[in-house]
Amino acid sequence: MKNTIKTTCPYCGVGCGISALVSDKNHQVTISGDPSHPANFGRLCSKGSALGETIELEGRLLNPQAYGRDTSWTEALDLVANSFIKTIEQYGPDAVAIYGSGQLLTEDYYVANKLMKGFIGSGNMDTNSRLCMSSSVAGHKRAFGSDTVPGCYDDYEQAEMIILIGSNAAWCHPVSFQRIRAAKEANPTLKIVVIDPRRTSTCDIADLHLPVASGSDGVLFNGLLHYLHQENTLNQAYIDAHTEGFSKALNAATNSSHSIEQIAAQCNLKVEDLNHFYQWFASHEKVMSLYSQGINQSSSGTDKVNAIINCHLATGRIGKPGMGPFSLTGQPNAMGGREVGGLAHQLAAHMDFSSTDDIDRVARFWDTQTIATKPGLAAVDLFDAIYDGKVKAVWIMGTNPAVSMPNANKITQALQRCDFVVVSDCIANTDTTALAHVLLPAQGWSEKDGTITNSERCISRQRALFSPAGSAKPDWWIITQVARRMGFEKAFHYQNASEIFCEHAALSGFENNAEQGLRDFDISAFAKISQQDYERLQPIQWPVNQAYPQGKARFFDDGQFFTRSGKAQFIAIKPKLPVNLPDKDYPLILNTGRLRDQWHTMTRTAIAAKLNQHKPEPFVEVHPVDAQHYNLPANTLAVIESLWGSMIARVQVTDSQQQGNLFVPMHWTNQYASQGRMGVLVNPVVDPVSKQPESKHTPARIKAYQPVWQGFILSRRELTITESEYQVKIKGEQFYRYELAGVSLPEDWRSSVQKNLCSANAENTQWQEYQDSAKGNYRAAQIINRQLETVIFIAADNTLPDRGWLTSLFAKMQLETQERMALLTGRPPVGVPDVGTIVCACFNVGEKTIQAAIKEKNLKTHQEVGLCLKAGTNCGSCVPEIKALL
Ligand SMILES: Nc1nc2c(c(=O)[nH]1)N[C@H]1C(S)=C(S)[C@@H](COP(=O)(O)OP(=O)(O)OC[C@H]3O[C@@H](n4cnc5c(=O)[nH]c(N)nc54)[C@H](O)[C@@H]3O)O[C@H]1N2
Ligand SMILES: Nc1nc2c(c(=O)[nH]1)N[C@H]1C(S)=C(S)[C@@H](COP(=O)(O)OP(=O)(O)OC[C@H]3O[C@@H](n4cnc5c(=O)[nH]c(N)nc54)[C@H](O)[C@@H]3O)O[C@H]1N2
Ligand code: SF4
Ligand SMILES: [Mo]
Repeated sequence: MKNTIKTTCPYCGVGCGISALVSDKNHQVTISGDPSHPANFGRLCSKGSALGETIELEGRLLNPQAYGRDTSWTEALDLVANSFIKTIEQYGPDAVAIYGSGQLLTEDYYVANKLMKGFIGSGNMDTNSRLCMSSSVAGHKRAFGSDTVPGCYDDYEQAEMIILIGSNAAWCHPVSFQRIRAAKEANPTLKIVVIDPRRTSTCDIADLHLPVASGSDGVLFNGLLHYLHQENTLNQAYIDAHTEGFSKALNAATNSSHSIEQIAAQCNLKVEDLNHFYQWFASHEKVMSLYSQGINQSSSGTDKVNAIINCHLATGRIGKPGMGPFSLTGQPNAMGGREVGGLAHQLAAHMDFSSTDDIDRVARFWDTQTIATKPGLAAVDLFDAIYDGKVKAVWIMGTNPAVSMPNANKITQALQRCDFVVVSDCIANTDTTALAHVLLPAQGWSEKDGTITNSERCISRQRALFSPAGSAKPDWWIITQVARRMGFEKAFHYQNASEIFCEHAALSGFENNAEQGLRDFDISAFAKISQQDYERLQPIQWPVNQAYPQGKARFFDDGQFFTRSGKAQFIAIKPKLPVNLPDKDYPLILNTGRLRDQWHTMTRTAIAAKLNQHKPEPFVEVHPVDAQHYNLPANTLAVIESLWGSMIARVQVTDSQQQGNLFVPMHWTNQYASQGRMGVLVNPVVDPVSKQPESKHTPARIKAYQPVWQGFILSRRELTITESEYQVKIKGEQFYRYELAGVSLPEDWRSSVQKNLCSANAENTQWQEYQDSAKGNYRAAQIINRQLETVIFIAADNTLPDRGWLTSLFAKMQLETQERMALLTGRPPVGVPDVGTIVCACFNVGEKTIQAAIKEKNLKTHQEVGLCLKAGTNCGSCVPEIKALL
């Protein structure tokens, strides 16, 4: 029996709707975009499309574990509850903490937050959103009095100008990016400006790319405010009627931006480019400023957010169609997390610890005497407190801090020192689960059931497609079970997610009115929603209350804000440099970020072979001049070092990078790469207001890594390889690929290989071998029953063949004689095409295939390539690369 279930994607904050055709019998699902969902109207990106390949049971955490052994739920839950109780009795409530995630569902998040802040009585519930959205939250709060995203996706089509600031939306919010691309195609006068030190794929649709100096956006937007004033393009009527603090903000802007030339010099931009940008902003009414981690992840991220918002307030461009500042949220439910109060300074339902009225109100609603009354520790401080032994028990849910936190080696040490570490995850082996005393198996996407909120405040259902793997449980269930065991039965009586949603909705409307203080977040229309209606819930943008029963697309259309005076606040910005600047020992700036086809720490996306093709190995982008200066030829390995740690990555030489800057992807962990965990390098500096870490700017240095041998192994089975210092594991279709390098040679490759690597010396095994000890070359292939089992290529000088053709042989039931004979050359026999690196993950089309087609058929546009090879016609994320090939 097959049936179609509507759900949502568990990756980025675009929040796409999915139509899942489920076959329960063989645990399979066919994924397509939900044409009726307002976030994507049927479109999906490469990650969303590959979800069906990530639901396998292998690698899942299936049972609760305590101290390395499988145990029952009862024992595990008792252990967690008792350990927390004991710690609190002995050291007080602030000795325990929860570290959650924007990947939890709203219902999970709500009960975790309620447990810690409402009943344990500590503010120590923080989340990975601290690393992600907290500067936006703080900026919103300062300007609007509330954490409100004013606009919506519909604005993309109505805008006359869209600015993408510190956002690589082409890779990170692909469906929104495609929608903006389509808007531009339909309306070529739509101006698009990208502000990013790197020339990313997002620049593909840009009329103007401003490659700003890392960290200089504050100067740029202060300069814009000053310019708008000079050009007399401010909306004085709006400023007078609806805002406060303008003259101070303008003074500060004037002080930091004397002339266009000075701003251009500080931002490392061409004067004419800067002029264009400022003129365009001045001359277009409907301007959207989309911003993401290039703004937020900074030691002055909150100021940068406000510098952007200032320009919108000063022109009155907010709350109306096609205009406004728009924070692109990262995680699928970062917004939901903010709604429930998941950050340590927040309380619940957009109330926080800054108001005793709020604390009293939430205490009455929750009927608790033990509510926390002050903010808890934010992520970096929290892990410092764990390291220092002040926090003695921590429960980590749905996040992988051993990888994603700055100064990640210290995080590992903190967890090693901690008396009691609980981790809830759906995956068994992660860098963080490795440090847990108790592991709790959570239901993952396709099993769990609840709601999430996307970037445009749209609440959608995520629905279960399958019965849970092993004894995995919903996060909300796990938390409520522990809460009951801690003595809070009455407050955690829920039988299902919809009861939690109702309570959350009721709290959002509780004493939410003009007399007692109006709050933006109000979904009280759902306070009594029936289980049935919850099941059927359609995507809807909050607020959803008596005034707006059908939701509301935009906030602030009436010029009313959630500050005490009802007026929006300008913030006077004095632009600051990043805290740690390059010096003679660490002369380069290390920037970090995302790749198109991986999600964060790869626990799910790396399961889908398709998603590992685009960028298989950790790499570092280096400008050609730097590459020459540091003697780093393309495709060699390099060691990158900071004061905090080091990593090894493959060199990519590219002028899309600025001289003096390095970029490494954030994704690799110890599970996939022996030396690829970039979090160990990142400086643990935070923004003083938002406490968000400065993940985009760490002083670093780079040098060649000089192995005595390099090589790769392709194997049908997963292997344990001990011979190499540098090692990357890549899952392919029916094979595993290992990229290897080492500074010491094994005594003898032959015996090492036969002993350690190929225990399956089954019957019908054939070996081919080639050894040139003088040159340090070794090649071998193992064939079992005429099927390729393993190939090994080792070379002292790294002259190794492309992996493409060899990997394609694993799909074959039997090798042809010709192919067998060509194996140790690593190259296809004459007449067989080599497809090269996969460019289009959706249709598996390789670089060489595209190049050949372009040449032979004289193709001119990416549309023509699409017609010919289908490449780029599904999710569209590879279009920039196809264009580059053209
Ligand atoms: N494929 C994929 N998509 C994702 C995710 C993923 O893991 N993979 N994660 C999701 C999450 S949680 C998030 S938060 C978002 C993040 O989405 P983005 O913020 O778009 O992604 P990043 O790559 O982290 O950073 C964006 C850009 O900021 C630039 N930048 C660095 N320093 C500066 C600066 O000083 N000024 C400016 N203007 N720009 C700068 C970087 O060069 C980078 O290109 O992506 C979401 N979507
Ligand atoms: N240097 C640098 N560091 C960064 C960033 C950067 O740009 N540069 N970006 C930062 C940002 S914006 C973010 S959002 C973070 C992300 O960093 P993390 O949150 O650490 O990364 P994830 O891999 O998403 O971790 C999610 C974990 O939850 C598990 N999981 C998935 N679904 C569920 C579920 O339903 N329940 C439970 N209990 N577990 C589940 C996954 O298997 C995985 O182990 O990284 C931050 N760190
Ligand atoms: S853009 Fe891609 S990753 Fe983001 S929600 Fe949509 S399908 Fe998922
Ligand atoms: Mo994020």
